[in-house]
Formats: sequence, structure tokens, C-alpha cells
Amino acid sequence: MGHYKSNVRDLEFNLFEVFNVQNRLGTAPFEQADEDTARGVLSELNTLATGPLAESFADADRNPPVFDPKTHSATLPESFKKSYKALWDGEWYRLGLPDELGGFGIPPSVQWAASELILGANPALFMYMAGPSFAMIVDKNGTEEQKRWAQIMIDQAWGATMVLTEPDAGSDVGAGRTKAVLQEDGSWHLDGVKRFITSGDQDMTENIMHLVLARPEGPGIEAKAGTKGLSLFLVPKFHFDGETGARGERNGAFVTNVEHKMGLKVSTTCELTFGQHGVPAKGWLLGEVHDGIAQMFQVIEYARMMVGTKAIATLSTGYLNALDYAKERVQSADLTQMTDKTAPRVTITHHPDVRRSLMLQKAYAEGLRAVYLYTATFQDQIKAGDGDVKLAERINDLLLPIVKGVGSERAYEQLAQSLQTLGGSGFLQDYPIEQYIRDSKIDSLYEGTTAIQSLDFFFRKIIRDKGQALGFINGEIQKFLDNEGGNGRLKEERAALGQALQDLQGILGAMIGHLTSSQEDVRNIYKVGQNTVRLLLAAGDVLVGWLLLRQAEVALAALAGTPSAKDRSFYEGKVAVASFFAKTVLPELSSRRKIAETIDNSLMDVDESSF
Ligand code: ST9
Ligand code: FAD
Repeated sequence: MGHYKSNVRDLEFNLFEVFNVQNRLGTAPFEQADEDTARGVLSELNTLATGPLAESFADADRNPPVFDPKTHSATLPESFKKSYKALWDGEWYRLGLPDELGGFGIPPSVQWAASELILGANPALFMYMAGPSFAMIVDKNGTEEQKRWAQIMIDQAWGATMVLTEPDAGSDVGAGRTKAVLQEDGSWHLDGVKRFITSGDQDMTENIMHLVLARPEGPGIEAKAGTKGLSLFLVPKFHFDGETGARGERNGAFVTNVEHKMGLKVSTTCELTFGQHGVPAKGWLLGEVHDGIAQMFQVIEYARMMVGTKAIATLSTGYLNALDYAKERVQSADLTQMTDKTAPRVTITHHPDVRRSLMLQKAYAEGLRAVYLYTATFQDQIKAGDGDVKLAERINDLLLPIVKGVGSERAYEQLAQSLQTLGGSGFLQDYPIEQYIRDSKIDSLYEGTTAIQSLDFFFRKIIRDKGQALGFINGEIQKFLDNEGGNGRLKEERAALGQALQDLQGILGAMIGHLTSSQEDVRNIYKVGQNTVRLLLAAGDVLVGWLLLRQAEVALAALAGTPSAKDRSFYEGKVAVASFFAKTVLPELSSRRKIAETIDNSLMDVDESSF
């Protein structure tokens, strides 16, 4: 048995019993796929993920890529290359592609469910497979010639990177200094150093297309500060024939370092130096327009969804590994017999605290899975073009920082609980959880740290949106609260959700008050800044609580029928976890609200020397 424990039953439950994505299947633009096709995709990919993809997970961690500074090249472990080949040969890169570029024609919700299987088994594989997805962005924004390049990127299985970060420009992308100087032939020469570039080099693909943000310089080009002064350039590792893709001379973008990291070691994190090794780093402006940050955000939106799904996938396998261990591990007597030294020893699942911890892991693993799949249903709507697409876009935008920010924070926190379930054994490399923790820490850092997600959530997705998307979600939760579904069995839980929703509104209300009052006293904005992560996590908990209760309602209806014994356990687990979360986590929002409402600026008054 490999390390990866998937949960296809829960994926299918979400897709076909809760969100009913089958209603869109079989009709344009998803006419190629029906429910059986979607189930078939999950089943086939699950076999691959739990087998050949998971196989190299530990080996590639213990034998990470080797960097040769003389040739500027990184060599990946053979075991990992074998897994990558299995993934590529199965043509799974087609999952996210539109029909015209050779996609499978399945909706995003099914794509992301399928992606969870790859991301849980061996996440770096997914990242190295970014070429076709990034080609999609090149195709969407590119000139006719660049659209042809996009097809070449897919057909010839190229790698691709997103290149924003510099030593002095991390969260603050607009501080980037790498420049691009216009040449007479219409191309650009890039000059500068980027760092932390994922998949910057590897020895699995013929070529790599770097999507690089740089500051354009040339006659008639107005220099603008910040992100709005950045343009997006296509910079290949090797020059190529624009018609056939045949590889030419080496371009002047060289990897000059590969970082040594805490986890996710097989994913190369590279320093990428442009135009400083005697060869010009030639690039081409994407779409011939200076609109770099907006174009790059098309990539970032995919990548943020991916990072959240990765974190949640890892938490799920962490929980399931912990659960299996707990069912086998015998230790101590039942608490009711604690004074009887001769009492039989029991499996640790009998101990209330182990149960508490396992149920909390289950709540976040399954609740957050529901959050990312719920988000993906709006991507389905956008792709299908039905209903109020503009609103669906706003809702997707609102939910992305929750998928990414809350997904990564809660996954890392709960994975520590998964490890704890194994006692000292969890600390050993005999079990995968220590690697899960190391590999998933990055998820709260890259693609915008949690603080950045929380600022995005409050300022852009709520305030700038004038609360339209939030109003929709609020309305959906309120509808659920007003509904009598669940045989009256979820009354207490509904009340807890209702209170949590009010508390969330209270947190937001306090922050809006502070924002408004900052017009009189600018320092009041600090009170907002102290609360943005609190708001993001609280919103995540309300969403998790609501979606778990929606699932419980579906489960209760199924239990009223004649489910199989296996399904009965599954559905009873759904009711139990929803109830547990509503009663033990949602009440915490009241104290978080109190903190938000009474916040002052004393924190900001503490002198740095007193920290
Ligand atoms: C990184 C990569 O960390 C890590 C992993 C790489 C893995 C690669 C592989 C991925 C594979 C994925 C494939 C998916 C496959 C799918 C297949 C499916 C099966 N939304 O607020 P302003 C734009 S990379 C949209 O003034 P500042 C917008 O154009 C490094 N757009 O910002 C806006 O203009 P306007 C990641 C947004 O103060 C303009 O920016 N680094 C959004 O100038 C300016 O906005 C980071 O993420 C948004 N949410 O700059 C940096 N926000 O307002 C984090 C902004 O007119 N830092 N725009 O619309 C930030 O995000 C900062 O907030 C900042 C601030 C840089 C945006
Ligand atoms: P900083 O921006 O210096 O942040 C330090 C701390 O300050 C953080 O806690 C942050 O939350 C906080 N902070 C900063 N600004 C604010 C603020 N305004 N308000 C509140 N708190 C704030 N980049 C790419 O371009 N391409 C890649 O492929 C890529 N892959 C990566 C892979 C790995 C393994 C790593 C480690 C990084 C990768 N990155 C990549 C870079 C990544 O996106 C950045 O590390 C990230 O955006 C944070 O930037 P920073 O590390 O400079 O931290």
C-alpha cells in the first residue's frame, strides 16, 4: 500500500449528491461528458494516483533534485520522472484544457475533484504539468503567432513557470525591478534576477516557457510605478521554430541556484537570472499589450485554487492515515475503567480526546473539500455561461482567498493533529505525516501569504465589490437556516450556524466601522489590519459549518431510505461531523467577534524594542 489514501466516495458525494453537477453534464459546453464519464475519470485517476503517482512521493523527498551550477541545470530523481511519465502518458494534462485545445470537455468541478487525487498523491507532479494550463493563458491573451506557440507548448509537452518574485519584491510584486528593453526586431531583452521560481529548471521536458513580469523600457513607453507598470513576457529556455517548435539555441535565462527547503523538495525552487551570462534573455510581449499584472492574475487565480486544493488533499490523506492507525493502535484502558489496572486495553479510538481530534480533522478535511468544490460549481456556471455570469465571477473571486488562505492554514494546523494521533510514531519517517506537514507548510506562503489573502478578501472582494458576492452567500446560508430540512434533527445545529453567521456579520460590521472612521483618524485602518485574518478564518468556519450541515441534510434524506451498510456508515458520519462542528467550533465565533469589536490600537503603540 502506498502512502496516499484518497476519498473518492466523498468526492462523488459532493459532486453528485450535494451539488448535483450532473445536471450540467451532457449539455453544452459539457456535452461530451455524462455522469458515468465523470465517475470514470475519478476512478481511473484514483488507480493511477494511489499507485504509480504516489510511488515516488517519499523517495523524491529523500533524494531531491541535484543542481549543477556549471550547466545551470537541475536533475530530478528517476523515481519521480517515472511517476511524471505515467501522468503525462495518461494525458491527464488535458483535464483543465478547453475543447479547442484538446480538453476532455468536463466541468471545472469535476476537474478539480480529479486534481485533488494528483495533488494528494504527489503534488509536485501537478506543478510540473503546468505547461498546458499556462499555454491556455498564452492562447487566451496571445497574438495569432503566440496562439500557435501555445499549441506547441501542449503538443510538445513543455514545462512552464510563473515568474514574479524578486529578492526585494515578494508580497509587494510592484517593487520588482527586472526590466525588459525593446529591440529593433520587436523582441525584448530582459535583465534582472528573479527568485523562488517553481519548476524553473528540470530535466523532464524539451523546453520551458517562462511567463515573466518585467518593467518595459523603450521609445514611447511610459514608465509606471508598482504593479501597473509591469508587462508579461514569454521567455523560452530554448529558442524554437515558431511553426514546428523545433528546439534552437539556448536563450539567456539561466537558473543560478536551486533552494534547499523544508519540504516539497522535489519541486525545484529556482533563482532565475536574465541576461547576465553573456547571452541575451530574449522575450516576447504577451498579446503585444502592456497589461502584465492583469494577465498574470489569470494564472494566479488558477494557481491559488490549486494551492488550496493541494492543502486540502494533503489534510484528507493525513486524516485517513491517522484514522487507520487509531483503529489499530491499542493503548490504555477505557476512561470508564481508568482505576481498574487489570481492565482490558482498547484501541485509541475509544478515548474521548482521540475522537475529538479525529472528528475535528474529518470536519476540516471534508468541510474544506466541500468549500473548494462549491467554489468550482461557480466556475462551472461561468464556463457554461448560464444565469448571472458576472455574479458567478464575483462569487468565485470572493471564495478563492478562502479556498487558498483558510484551506492552507487549517490543513497545516490539523495535520499536526493527524501526526499527534500517531503518538511518537507520527514523528518518524516510517509514516507519511511528517512529510505531509513539511510539504504543506508552503501552501500558506506562496501564491500570496495568508495575510495577503485576508487583505484581498476584505478590501477587494468585499469592500470594492460592495458586498455583492458576500450578500449572495449570506442569502444562501439564510435560506438554509429558514428551511426545515433534516427532519428537525438539525435544529440545534441550525441555531449554532445562525449565531455564527451573526457573529461573522458582527466582525465584518466592526471592521467596516473602523474603515469608515479611518477617514477621520487614519490610524483606525490599523484596527482593520489587525482583524483581516480573523475575518478570513471566521468566514471559512461559517462556510465549512454550513456546507457540512447541507451535507448532513442530504445524508439524513438518504438514511431515510435503504442505504447499503457501507453507505449507512458514510451518511451517519456526515450527520455526526456536521453536528460536532456546529456544537464545538461555531460557538468560538462569538469570542472572536468580541475581540474584533473591542480591538484598539495598543498593539500598534508598542515600541519595536519592546517586542
Ligand atoms: C507563486 C507560485 O508563488 C507558487 C506555485 C507555483 C505553481 C505553479 C504551477 C501551478 C499550476 C497551476 C495549474 C492549474 C491547472 C488547472 C488545471 C485544472 C484541472 N484577482 O490591489 P492592487 C490585479 S507565484 C485578480 O492595486 P498592488 C488587478 O489587475 C508568486 N486580479 O495591487 C489589479 O488591478 P485593478 C505569487 C487582481 O498593491 C492589479 O492587480 N505572488 C487581484 O499593486 C493591482 O491591484 C503573489 O501572489 C485579484 N485578487 O499589488 C503575490 N488582486 O485593481 C501576492 C490584484 O485595476 N501579493 N489584481 O483591477 C499580492 O497578491 C498583492 O496583493 C499584490 C499587490 C501584488 C496584488
Ligand atoms: P514577504 O513578502 O517578505 O512577507 C514576509 C511576511 O510579511 C509574511 O508573513 C507576510 O504575510 C507579511 N507581509 C508582507 N506584506 C504584508 C502586508 N502588506 N500586510 C500584512 N503582512 C504582510 N514566486 C514566483 O514568482 N513564482 C514561483 O513559482 C514561486 N514559487 C515559490 C516556491 C516556493 C517554495 C517559495 C518559498 C516561494 C515561491 N514563490 C514564487 C514566491 C512566493 O510567492 C513568495 O515567497 C510570497 O509571495 C511571499 O513573499 P516573500 O517570501 O518575499 O515574503
